[in-house]
Amino acid sequence: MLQRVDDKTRQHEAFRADVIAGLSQRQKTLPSRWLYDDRGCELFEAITHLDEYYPTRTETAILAENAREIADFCGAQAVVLEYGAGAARKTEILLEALAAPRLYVPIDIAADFVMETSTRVRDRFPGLKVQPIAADFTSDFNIPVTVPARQRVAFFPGSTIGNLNEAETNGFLRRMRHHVGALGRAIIGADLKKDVATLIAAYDDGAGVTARFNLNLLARINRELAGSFRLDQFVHEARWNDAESAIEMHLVSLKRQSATVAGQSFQFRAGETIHTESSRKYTLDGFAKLATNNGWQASKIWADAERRFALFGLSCGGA
Ligand code: AVI
Repeated sequence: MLQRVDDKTRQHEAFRADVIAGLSQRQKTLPSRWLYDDRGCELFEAITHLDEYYPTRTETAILAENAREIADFCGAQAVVLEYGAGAARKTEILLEALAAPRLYVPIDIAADFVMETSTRVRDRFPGLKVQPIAADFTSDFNIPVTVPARQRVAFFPGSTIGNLNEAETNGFLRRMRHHVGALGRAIIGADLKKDVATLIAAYDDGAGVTARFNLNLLARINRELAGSFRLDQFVHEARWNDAESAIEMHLVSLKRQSATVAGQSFQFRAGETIHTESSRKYTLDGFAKLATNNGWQASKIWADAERRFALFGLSCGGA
């Protein structure tokens, strides 16, 4: 059953624990999943429409242009498990192209959100069965036995895989592999490595929307955890970390200052940063290898002509 009230209390406690632990580290860190409160979701949606932010439109175009081939790869009567469901437009393109999909299973930690997605998909595809699951896809969870075991296809668009750390990425790929079974498949969107100027522009846009998205995390802490961050004393920065092949978002303290969160005080030096997100960028070979290391085989790759973004069609390998 989908739960709501308990979810909220547990979420609040998890948020508090993550913020206190993250701000206590030498390199202050806040897990990127907390960027997405209601305001954060609105701002992220705005980011996806920015000229500089190429991933959403590029992935959507790849999906639309290759829909038939992708649907063939998934097979008829597919049972689609979508992790972190929400990117409705992309889901619709896939569901539309599939031959007689049997079931759509949106999976998301936010019960309200996953119910909304279900309603929207049911309205759009009246003949399609929808069975939502409220779960955190970065932790282990079981797919209910009522979900048919055959023809399962995991769908994870959006390049969100790039926001996971190494352990989470490996765990997630293995979990998906376990969920779909030995004959299952997966379609995963991954952003590709490219020139640093393009990447920095995508994560530090001219209109300052990404800056507002990043700073909203401090506003959220102030609101939900009795925080005292001065939003005008921190600025957004996007950096390329070559060793990690990732764009990082940071919040830079403009001066020596302190801030209180849930009764605890944290000190900041001038120029000290809080690392709020990493967005990993892959090479085609690098992602294929990552998949192989976690029990998959990259059977298909669909990419745009400029090789900005790729959708990987994975089938089960030997591991
Ligand atoms: C959700 N995720 C794939 C986005 C990304 O590109 O890593 C989050 C984002 N952060 C800043 N802009 C977009």
